[in-house]
Amino acid sequence: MANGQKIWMDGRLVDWKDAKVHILTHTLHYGMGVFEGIRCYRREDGRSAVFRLKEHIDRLYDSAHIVEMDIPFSKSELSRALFDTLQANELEEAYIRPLVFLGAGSMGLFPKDNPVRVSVAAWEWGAYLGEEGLKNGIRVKISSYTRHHVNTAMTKAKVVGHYVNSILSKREVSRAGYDEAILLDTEGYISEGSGENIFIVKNGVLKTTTLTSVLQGITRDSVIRIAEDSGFKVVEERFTRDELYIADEVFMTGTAAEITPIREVDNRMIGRGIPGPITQTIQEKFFEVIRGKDSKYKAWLTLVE
Ligand code: PPE
Repeated sequence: MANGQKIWMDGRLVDWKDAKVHILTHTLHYGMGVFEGIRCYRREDGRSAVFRLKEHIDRLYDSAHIVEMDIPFSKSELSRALFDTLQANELEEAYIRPLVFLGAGSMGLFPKDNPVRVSVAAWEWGAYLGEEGLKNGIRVKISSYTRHHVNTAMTKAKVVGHYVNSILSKREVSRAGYDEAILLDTEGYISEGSGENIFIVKNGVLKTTTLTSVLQGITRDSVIRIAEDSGFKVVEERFTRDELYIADEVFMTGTAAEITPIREVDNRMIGRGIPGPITQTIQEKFFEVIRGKDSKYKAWLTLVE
């Protein structure tokens, strides 16, 4: 993203350099804001389409509802804002970041008159965990930081402040030489990556964590659908870190991370240390689906127009 581009703020497109906020912006001080991460892909026919737009917009409004922020735009106005941002920046493929935040007004923990503000930015964002990682798998480590307790943070909401926990864990393991962090929940079971959901494969069956303490990933949901449609069994169940160690395959899912194979967890090689066959099958299918190559999933793609 650079100068010359446009960002949508509070109802209109502004120049990149003018997309500013006041230092007393409430969210800057206390972290109560909600956001989304959405991808737009160039379809096979050359047109751009947003992947699972409705689900992302719904989740943004659900997040806002959980933290009692009233978004001053309708869902269709916000969808229009996404399209306008993509078009103004002539982006064919992009990562789109809507952000709902509390503007300047009163300070303190009982904000009353602060305006609820909304912005949409979009930029090109390639493989989140690297092209090499997408292809050959990444090395992950269980972080020493625990994921949020369900009564500490509202884990169904994609809240700005929740990500301090993600940043701490990501930094911790990156400094130790790993590509990504996995966090355990407050009871010691696997929860999620710093910004991804987790799947394992054992004896041909896929398993992912329940939604209790993790973000309800839209990629996770897409993978469950694709896997089941491809004839695989998928179980949603709690599991422990050692189940990861002895899994045949492990992979992560997320809008940014897409489907990233994991080849090593806590220095234990997973399977043969390369992306497993089921991970590869699902990853390939996913990349077909997002680029509109499989008409069965057409409803997941909304044309940018
Ligand atoms: N868990 C967390 C904590 C999370 O942040 C994400 C998305 C997911 C699971 C997967 O959800 P979904 O994108 O709906 O499949 N993480 C976003 C933020 C990444 C960032 O670094 O910023 C994303 O992938 O857009």
